[in-house]
Amino acid sequence: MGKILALTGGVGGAKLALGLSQILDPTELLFAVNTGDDFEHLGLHISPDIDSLTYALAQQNNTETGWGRAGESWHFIETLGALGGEDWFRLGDKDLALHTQRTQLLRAGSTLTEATAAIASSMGIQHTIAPMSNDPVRTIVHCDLGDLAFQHYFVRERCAPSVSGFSFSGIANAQLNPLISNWLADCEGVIICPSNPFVSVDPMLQLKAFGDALESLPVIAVSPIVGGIAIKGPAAKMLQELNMPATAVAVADHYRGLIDGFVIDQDDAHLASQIQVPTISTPSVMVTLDDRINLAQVCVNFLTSLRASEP
Ligand code: FO1
Repeated sequence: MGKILALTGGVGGAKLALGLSQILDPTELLFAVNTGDDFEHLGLHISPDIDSLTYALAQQNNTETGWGRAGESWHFIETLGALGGEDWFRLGDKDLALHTQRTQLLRAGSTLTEATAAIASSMGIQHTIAPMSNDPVRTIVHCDLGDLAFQHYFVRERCAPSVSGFSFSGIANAQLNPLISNWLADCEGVIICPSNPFVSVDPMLQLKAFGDALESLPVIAVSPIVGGIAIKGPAAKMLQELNMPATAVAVADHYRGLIDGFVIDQDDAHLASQIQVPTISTPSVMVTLDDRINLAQVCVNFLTSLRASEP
């Protein structure tokens, strides 16, 4: 298999990303990451999906919380709260150092891509992490509390509000990261990792140059919904609130026209007949590193077989 592009955001996507990084080297695999969750907070530029991927690839992710860094202490945020500061967004002491370093690099003129690369290499990561754009894109959640900035919906309101839709401010003027457009020129396949289709994947697909480029490539997606629930996060709740069934079939329908293949969990194998594109079922709940590697290998093999059968 030639060069592969993996689209990821959030915790679920980062799990498969680690598996892919174990079987494909940096010349074969590039990660495109959602930046719609980014926000300025306490004077810092926070990029949660870049950080989830960075920590996952460095095998330093916090498995208790799902997000942030392993082995954390919370002195900063607890003290900030005691001083009357904003402590709803839980920044660990080690995680705080990463946001501080990124903010310093950005202030010194680095692009988000350059800042991300500097931090990734300092953590021993060989693979390239490409933010979808160096320009700001911010996901807005339209819900029964009004239009909320993503982290206000996701963390401050704990995903409780009922959603009616999403928009991505800045998307019209945001340029696709040149690292990604260059990679797409001779990329042989695309894997959409098991991320939230609405708030982790759609921001990337809505980047015009990105969505258009993917049309001409073999694309597979891995369902983030298993047995009617999202393994992590609000995807199932969002599907229901958007009047769609909380099933893998609804996710495949959401990607209709874009994907050439779909990967569902073995427990959902009976749903394959309802999905319009070639579909394979396999163990997709990733607990161990081997689970991640096995699912990654299934995805690469699936892409290879789709390419082979291409007209
Ligand atoms: N998610 C939470 O549910 N609560 C938090 O306090 C929280 C803090 C946080 C700090 C840094 C970071 O990179 C991510 C953090 N997240 C937190 C997760 C984050 O909101 C989500 O990972 C993404 O935005 C959605 O995938």
